[in-house]
Amino acid sequence: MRIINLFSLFIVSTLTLIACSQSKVAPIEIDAPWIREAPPGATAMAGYMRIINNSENNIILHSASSPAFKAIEFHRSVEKDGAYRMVPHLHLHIAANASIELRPGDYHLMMFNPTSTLKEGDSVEVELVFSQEQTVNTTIPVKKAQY
Ligand SMILES: [Cu+2]
Repeated sequence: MRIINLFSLFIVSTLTLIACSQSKVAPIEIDAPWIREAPPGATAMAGYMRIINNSENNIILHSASSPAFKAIEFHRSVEKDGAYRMVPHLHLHIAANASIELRPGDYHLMMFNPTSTLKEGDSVEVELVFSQEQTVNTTIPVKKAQY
């Protein structure tokens, strides 16, 4: 009887392992992306998101592009003597099994020259190109800033 119980336990745990290995997560995930709404005529908008690296490799975000903007750069807002200024970064590093948060007052996408006025409720297609030619396409909604 005891042997049978152990055997059934073995079956259940084996099936659980199979189920887990089949529910594969994407190597790179984009969580909660948004672009801050800007006044009409703004020449730049800021985009935010969490980029999750589920892989065992360190990765680099090399570039971002969108048909809705002329150019996208990576910036980090840094405070010095009580004033914020933005430092451009050529790329962003995301360690294995780690994530990077793009958020107000920190890293962000600096999205230049929108091709049309973007309002809350609009959304924008953005392509992110990582190391090893991994490309992630994401749809980013425009939202009013929430503090
Ligand atoms: Cu910026």
